[in-house]
Amino acid sequence: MSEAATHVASGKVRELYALDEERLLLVASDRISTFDVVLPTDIPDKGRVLTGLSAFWFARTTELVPNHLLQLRADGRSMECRRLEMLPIECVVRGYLTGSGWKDYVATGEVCGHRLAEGLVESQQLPEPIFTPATKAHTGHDENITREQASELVGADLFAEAERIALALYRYGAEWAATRGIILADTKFELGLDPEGTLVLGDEALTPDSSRFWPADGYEAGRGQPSFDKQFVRDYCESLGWGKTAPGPELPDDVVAGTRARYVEAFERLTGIAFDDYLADPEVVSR
Ligand code: PZK
Repeated sequence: MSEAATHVASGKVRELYALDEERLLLVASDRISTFDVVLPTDIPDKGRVLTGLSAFWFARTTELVPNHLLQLRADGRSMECRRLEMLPIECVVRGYLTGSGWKDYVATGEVCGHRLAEGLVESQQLPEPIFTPATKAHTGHDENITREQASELVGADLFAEAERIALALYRYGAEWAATRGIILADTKFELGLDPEGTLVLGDEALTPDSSRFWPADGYEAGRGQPSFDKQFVRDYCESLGWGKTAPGPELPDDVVAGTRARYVEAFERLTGIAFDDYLADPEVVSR
């Protein structure tokens, strides 16, 4: 790194550094997590796929919302970003009934205060995408909250604006992905305020780590769907009878290679850009 950077935070698979008062460096590693455990084996280039996809979406959604990306670094895995005042909520949008949304629906008939029709089945497409905010849990899992609770946390005006932005981003990404054979089941955005008080899209966006990507091919409501990117890892872990608590198992070479290929395939299908071209010059995704 050409400038001294202070480490400020670690995510499960990413690191955050401060470059100066106004700028952060977000670095995506090749680590992979499954069943909430980070595995000891890296997936080569996974961090570059995620960073390239985020930069691709950032470049295409500036009309919907400004974003924090200042500069993509030549390593393809690091983004220099504007430092924002992050909202204390996760902006989740669901187009399909899965994960904690499905669990909450089965238990209560509602998801984050949205009452849904009776008789919906797992993985079913919702009649309209819904905004389902969650709190940022520093340990363990984000917790779904109602619209009222989210509105109290950020204020009614910011809540309404965050919902509008998140739904617009989801619709854009889901429509784009659908024409490339990928279902964007749900996704999570992080929004923050810039010094002028404008809402800005931060973090990563519309990546396989912040979203559920399903192959459109073979989609069928009424059961869980395979993950576009992580299914080989999940199947391998299930085959071991691993108890899904740390430490996770090492992955064999064929599972690593197959998983890397799925990440690269997601990148190439969604961007229409050869991944080797991205490695040669990451700026190709921003043009
Ligand atoms: C910010 N995170 C989560 C991500 C981690 C932690 N532009 C921004 N301004 C201020 N804060 C953040 C961002 C962004 N993005 C993001 N925490 C703070 C996070 C990656 C690694 F350790």
